Order: sequence, then C-alpha cells, then structure tokens
Amino acid sequence: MNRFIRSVIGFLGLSFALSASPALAQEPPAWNRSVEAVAILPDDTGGYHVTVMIGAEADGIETISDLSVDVFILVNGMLVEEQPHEIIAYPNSDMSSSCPPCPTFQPCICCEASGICGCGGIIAPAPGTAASHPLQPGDEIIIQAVPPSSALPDSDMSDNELELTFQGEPVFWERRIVSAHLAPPSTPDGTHDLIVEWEVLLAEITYELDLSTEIVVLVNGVVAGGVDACADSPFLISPDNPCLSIGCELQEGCASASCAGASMTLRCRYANSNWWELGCACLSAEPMPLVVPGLVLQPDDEVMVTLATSQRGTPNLPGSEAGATMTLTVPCSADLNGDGVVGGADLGMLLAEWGPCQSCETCQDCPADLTGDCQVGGADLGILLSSWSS
Ligand SMILES: [Ca+2]
Ligand SMILES: [Ca+2]
Ligand SMILES: [Ca+2]
Repeated sequence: MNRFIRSVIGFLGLSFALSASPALAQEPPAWNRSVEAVAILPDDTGGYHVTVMIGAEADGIETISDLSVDVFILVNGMLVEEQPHEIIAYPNSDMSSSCPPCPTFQPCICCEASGICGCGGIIAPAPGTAASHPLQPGDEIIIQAVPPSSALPDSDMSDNELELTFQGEPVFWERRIVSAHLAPPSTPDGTHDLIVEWEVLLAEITYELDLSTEIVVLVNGVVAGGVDACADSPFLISPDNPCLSIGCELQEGCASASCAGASMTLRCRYANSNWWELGCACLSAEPMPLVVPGLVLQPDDEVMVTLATSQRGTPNLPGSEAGATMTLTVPCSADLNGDGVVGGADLGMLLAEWGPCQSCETCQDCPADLTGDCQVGGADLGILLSSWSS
C-alpha cells in the first residue's frame, strides 16, 4: 500500500497547490486500482495458488461508485485464471456499519469526509475452489487488474500490472507473535503491562511491502488496549536479495526494513511457517518488542493479544492467522504479602515456595508462581525482581 500512501500524499499536495491558486478549477474525482503484491503458495496437489493484493482508491467521490476489478493471471503469456471482484466505494454520507474498515475492503470501501478514500485487500479464491497452477522455475507470471466496462475507469493504468519470475519457491509474507506475557502489577490493585515480541516472515518478495502492525488486546472479547507498532512511519520492507537464492544461512541483507524512522536489516533464517513447514525466510534479526501499558485485569479474565494489520498496511495472507494471536494468563501479583510494595519480604516468600506447587487453581494456592506454570522457579524470580519497588 506504499504506492497508495504516496498517491494520497501526492493528492494532498496537489489539493493544497490548487486551493492556493483560486484561478484553477477543483480537481475532478479520480478512481484507481493497483496491483500491490502477489503471494504464491504451494497447495496439496503439488501446484501453487496465486493470491493477489489489490489496492483501490476513490478521491472526491460524491455518489456510490463501482470500483470493481477483473484480476487476470497470466503464466508465460497464457491466461490461466480470471477473478472478477466487486468493489463498491461509499462516500462519507453513505457510510454505515455494514461497510467494513480497511484493509478488508471486500466488497466495499468507505470514504472519509475529506473525500479521500482508499483500501487494500487480498483477493484469494475461496478454499477448496482455488485454482492450482503447475508452476516451474523461470515461469513468467503477470498479474493484471482491469476495470470491467460496467465499472468506472481508472485514472491511472500504469500501476495495474505486476510482473515477476517464479523462482521455484513460495512467495509470501507473514507477521507473527514470538512471545507475549503480562507483567504482574507491583501492587494488589495495580495495572498490568503487556510485553509483546513480534517478527515478520517473508520469502521471495520482489517488491516493497508495508507490513505495519498494530497490537490489539482483547479482554473477555472486548478491545481493552493496543499500540501502533510503527506510529510515526510505516514498517516498510525493501527486498534486496531474495532469501532462498542465497540459502538458509544466517545471512544479513536479504531485505531491509524501517519502522518509525529506525532502519533494520532482515536476515535469512530457517523458519516454520504455515506455508512452508521448514523453509528459509527473511526474519528480523531480533524480535521487535512492544509494550501495551496499563491494562486493568482480574485473575479470571480471558486475555488475547492479536497482531492486527495497520490501516495503512498490507493485509495478512489468509491462513496466516495462527501465529498472529496468543491467549494469555493473568499473572498473580508479585506483591506476595499484599503490603503494597515488592521487596525483600516477597522475595523471602518466593524462595520459601521454590519448587512445584501443590495446587495452582487460584493465586492464593501458590502465590509465588507468577508465570502460571504451577511451579516456582527462576522465571518467577526474574518477574519478581523486575517488579521490585524502587
Ligand atoms: Ca491504476
Ligand atoms: Ca510485598
Ligand atoms: Ca512459575
């Protein structure tokens, strides 16, 4: 969606220039679709599924607009698949609860009061009906997004085609949670901090991707908090050498990424993914840590953390949801004696309880088991020490 972001910025710049010059007429409405990215994933027949990410935008519309698109997939010049896709753009006055937010734009996108609207979405055939393609290394794949005659034409056709050479390996991207845990509060009625480490997997990407992510915390099914992983600037992946062509060694530089102004190098590593049981992929050299502060939790709460796609980011691929969600246990308070501070007395109680818990149904059963694994050990000690009252 980076191209989309750039085009929005371009539009804003143009609007400013026009408003500063009253002699010029207002910019007419503009519609655009674009091919943003392509994933090529193995299926269980030995062939490959092709999944396409389409961007759609409508600037300055005042009526419901048809942005439908026909997606054509060509292999070595032969048309092998056609996916008609309905996309409806609703101006702000028609926005309703039935119109989903980005990036799942199917089948509609909603436009903001500013008159600028845009979304990206994954176009993938439904499971079981997906076309299987017997791809060979070296095959030339072309994706085209063509407005059907019944829909509004594109104002810019230069971004409606994407071409790549199949290298014989899957092409995918994925975000996943490496670890997540709740820090116990330092007082009995205190709040919890959620510490999340996340990473990206991607292989054979040949174009820039925006993998910006938001952490969303659900408590008993209700959104209770969250944080934008790249609030100030998008998490952009810029491919350099495709990972698989240089092997699964700890090689730096298969791609680079930036988040909130900080740049990082991704490296090739062995990785499990949903697509490729043990393959190599570009991964961040170290998991990226994030903290969601100040969660008010009760011991019986069901806490779930999810890596959600940022509004501006490339959606996750269908099927990659498993690594993007984790359910957590609310830890007991590190203030074991309940005197309002974490200190030497609590440390003494923890050491006295060292070893397996006799029971661990509630925090009262085994207070020093801060990790919830029904034993008191080094991990619990570490949490207690990190909660130490200053
Ligand atoms: Ca276009
Ligand atoms: Ca205490
Ligand atoms: Ca424990």
